[in-house]
Amino acid sequence: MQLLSYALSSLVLATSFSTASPSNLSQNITACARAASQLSCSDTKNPVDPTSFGTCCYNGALKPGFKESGLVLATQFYDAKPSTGPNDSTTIHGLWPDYCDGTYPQYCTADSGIPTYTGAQIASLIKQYSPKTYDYMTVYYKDISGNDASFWEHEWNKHGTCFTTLRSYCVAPRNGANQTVSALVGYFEEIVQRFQKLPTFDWLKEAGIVPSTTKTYKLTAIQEALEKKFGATPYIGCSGASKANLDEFWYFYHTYGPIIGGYYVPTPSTTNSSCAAEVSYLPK
Ligand SMILES: *[C@@H]1O[C@H](CO)[C@@H](O)[C@H](O)[C@H]1NC(C)=O
Ligand SMILES: *[C@@H]1O[C@H](CO)[C@@H](O)[C@H](O)[C@H]1NC(C)=O
Ligand SMILES: *[C@@H]1O[C@H](CO)[C@@H](O)[C@H](O)[C@H]1NC(C)=O
Ligand SMILES: *[C@@H]1O[C@H](CO)[C@@H](O)[C@H](O)[C@H]1NC(C)=O
Ligand SMILES: CC(=O)N[C@H]1CO[C@H](CO)[C@@H](O)[C@@H]1O
Repeated sequence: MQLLSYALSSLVLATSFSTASPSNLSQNITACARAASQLSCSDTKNPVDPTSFGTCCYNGALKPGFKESGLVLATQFYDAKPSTGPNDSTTIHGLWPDYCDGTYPQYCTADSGIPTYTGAQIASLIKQYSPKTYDYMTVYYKDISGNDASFWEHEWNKHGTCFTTLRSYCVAPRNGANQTVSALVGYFEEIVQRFQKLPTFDWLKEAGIVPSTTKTYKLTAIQEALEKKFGATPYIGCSGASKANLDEFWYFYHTYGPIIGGYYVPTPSTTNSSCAAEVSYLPK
């Protein structure tokens, strides 16, 4: 049911802001409906045509001959040294478009036509058009050296510009912002919403895994606790010379529909954990 209502809202999307000719419009609606009903990375026999409007309704390939960016990663940090963000939570890293095989494109403006922004522009546009998102980001979307806006700039320019569904003409204008700005603001809203659905700290706590300066935990126990809650094994990252300090979590999805407001289906990590078998989870 959720999927059906999602497909319908994609059709509304395709029709709601048309400026081109009616013939394009009906072609576009058909392409969108077909693409939005397809799970990314799952139907190699019926690829979504990179030149069609279908890639507005599906995280597809940026150009003919390119691979589709259908593996979406919601990524988080847990930085204890230096302590970054609230002490009872992970912090946001980003929302990334990987190819289905786990390799990935980056800095895609030349291929996607999606504009880059400076950190100052990003901060000011989110503050203006989505103040609650901005407030949340100032607490949970932290840069380890304190340059939050330049971290957001890096995430948009490196990863955001690589989603076909974030091209201006794919995104409905909202809250008085034009399509280009709505894509930018909508992306960061989606990043925040994904993060809120993945309370890693609480999930670990429920399994008795809490920060400690003395106790260590088995990597397998951490993986099992998160898999149970998420529905698939995430990537767990560790830092330090012996790779024994827990510090990163990447949750993988395949998607129906665009990155903003799409339907996300958990899928296992394509990358093995970088951690030692026994890890420290230090207090922030
Ligand atoms: C139809 O899709 C093309 C891209 O495939 C886009 O350039 C055009 O603006 C779209 N037309 C409408 C009416 O949305
Ligand atoms: C976080 O910090 C507060 C205030 O210093 C402290 O009371 C609380 O126990 C800390 N929580 C964790 C999980 O370390
Ligand atoms: C969209 O709005 C932004 C911010 O107001 C502005 O800088 C930009 O030129 C606009 N883009 C288009 C295509 O109108
Ligand atoms: C992960 O590790 C297993 C066992 O060591 C190996 O078979 C597999 O190929 C690795 N997967 C990746 C994605 O590196
Ligand atoms: C993207 C797309 O389908 N463009 C078409 C829009 O309509 C004109 C005229 O009918 C076609 O020539 C384009 O190919």
